[in-house]
Amino acid sequence: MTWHTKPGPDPASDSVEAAAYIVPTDAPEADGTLAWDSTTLILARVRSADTVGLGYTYGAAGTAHVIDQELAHVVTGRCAWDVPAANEAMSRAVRITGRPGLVAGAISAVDMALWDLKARLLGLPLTRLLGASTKDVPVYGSGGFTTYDDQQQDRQLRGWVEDQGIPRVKIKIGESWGRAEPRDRDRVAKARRSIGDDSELYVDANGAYTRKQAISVAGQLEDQGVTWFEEPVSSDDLEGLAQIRAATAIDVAAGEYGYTLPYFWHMIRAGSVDCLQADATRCGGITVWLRAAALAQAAGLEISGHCAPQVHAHAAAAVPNTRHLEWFHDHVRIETLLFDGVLDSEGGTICPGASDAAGHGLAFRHRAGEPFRVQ
Ligand code: SMN
Ligand code: MG
Repeated sequence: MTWHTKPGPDPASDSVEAAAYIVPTDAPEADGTLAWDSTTLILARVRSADTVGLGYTYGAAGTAHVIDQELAHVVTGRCAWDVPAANEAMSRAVRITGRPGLVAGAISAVDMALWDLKARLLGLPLTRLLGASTKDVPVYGSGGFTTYDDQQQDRQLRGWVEDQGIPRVKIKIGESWGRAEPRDRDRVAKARRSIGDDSELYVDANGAYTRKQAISVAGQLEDQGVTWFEEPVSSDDLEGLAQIRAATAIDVAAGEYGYTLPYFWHMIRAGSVDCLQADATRCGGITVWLRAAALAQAAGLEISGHCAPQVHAHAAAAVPNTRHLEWFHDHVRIETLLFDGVLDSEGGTICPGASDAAGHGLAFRHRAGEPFRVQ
């Protein structure tokens, strides 16, 4: 091969390491179907001589064990240029372990570290290595947990819209598996009052409603000018999503539990979504996220990056059909705490090409991480 800038033999991935960090939330957090008080970040490091690539996922601490036991030996010794080959080898190696869930998170973290490593070896920002399709990537503020009282919700939404100039926000609805509908309706109306008429209002029900309930709720959401209804029913109910999509003008979105490329294909083919969501920390890393974006594009759909905005930034800039990234409260807080080099969302967009830093530009802050390290 002659296209890389460094002379000599192709560099190899020499070692793969993993660590896990459990970071408490800054307040109790819940959506319609789950409550949590901490978030776990699993870090993957791939070394080639004195260059290190960094990747991460969110999930369970055991993900670090999967990286150590199931993936490290698969990646070690491979050519550092051929990230898709390493990704495919990881996928094949977990056939019996089972890919969906935590294992896919592990593959995703290592894949991200491999892209970062390659870009750093070439001295290129990742957005240059992938090739940019756009400069600015829109983000939307995401939080509005069902555990927040009215003041907390108002403060958070105004913070995004008024202080940071992000004209899109998402709140959680479907509280208590859809059994607190009056409060859902009240919180949506209050959210609209907080952000005014010029900003986009999104909701995420995390699969809490029944099909008929979701269609009825959609009527009220339309009255409040809501333009994004995420997981109105379970994302496993592809037919139900399609029915709700047909019954409302609001965009229906889903895809955050996509752990394989065919998952997105099935969701698209069933006509279940107006915008495909995919999470690069779950679906198989940047490698598979880019392919999911291509599937969406072929179906005339946009893609939105689910959570972990710093992971998605460069990939999102590389495809022409990115709608936006999720500026998820919890992950923004953790990424700002644990990494130097995080991108700024002031004005409602991030610009991964603005920096000359090699790779994705993130550096782990070991001192900041130490109190939260569990593995
Ligand atoms: C979500 C993200 C992270 C934790 C819980 C729920 C979610 C979203 O569904 O899309 O923000
Ligand atoms: Mg969601």
